[in-house]
Amino acid sequence: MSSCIFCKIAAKEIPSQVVYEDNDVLAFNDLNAQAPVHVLVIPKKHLSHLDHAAAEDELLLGRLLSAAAKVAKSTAIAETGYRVVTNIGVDGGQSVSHLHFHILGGRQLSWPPG
Ligand code: DGP
Repeated sequence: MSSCIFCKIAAKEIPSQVVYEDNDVLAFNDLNAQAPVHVLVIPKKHLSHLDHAAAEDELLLGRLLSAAAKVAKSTAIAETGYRVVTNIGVDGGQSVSHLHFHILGGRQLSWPPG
């Protein structure tokens, strides 16, 4: 059995507040929300991060971004704007080694990020 926490969330072995789900993708509220809306969009298939996506994953990557846009609409942040971020590796600040896109919105976000 995988020890990956997001694989366990995808398998419903660990509960989460699901915002969107289809065959390949799960979106759920971040446990440590940094904005009024903070949702994580993950592939159900384990990929450590974007760099580990192969040519065969291109469709999946598109589905993840489409899901992000759906989440933005369903959580009512699409009109005012939002941010989609994926952290990669140590310098990127990635803490969970399972590809995920953060969807952040519901307040004015600053730039550049820290
Ligand atoms: P990152 O630092 O980019 O790897 O983001 C990982 C995010 O995952 C972080 O914002 C907190 C969130 N997170 C970690 N563990 C859990 C969990 O068990 N459940 C949920 N819902 N979110 C989690």
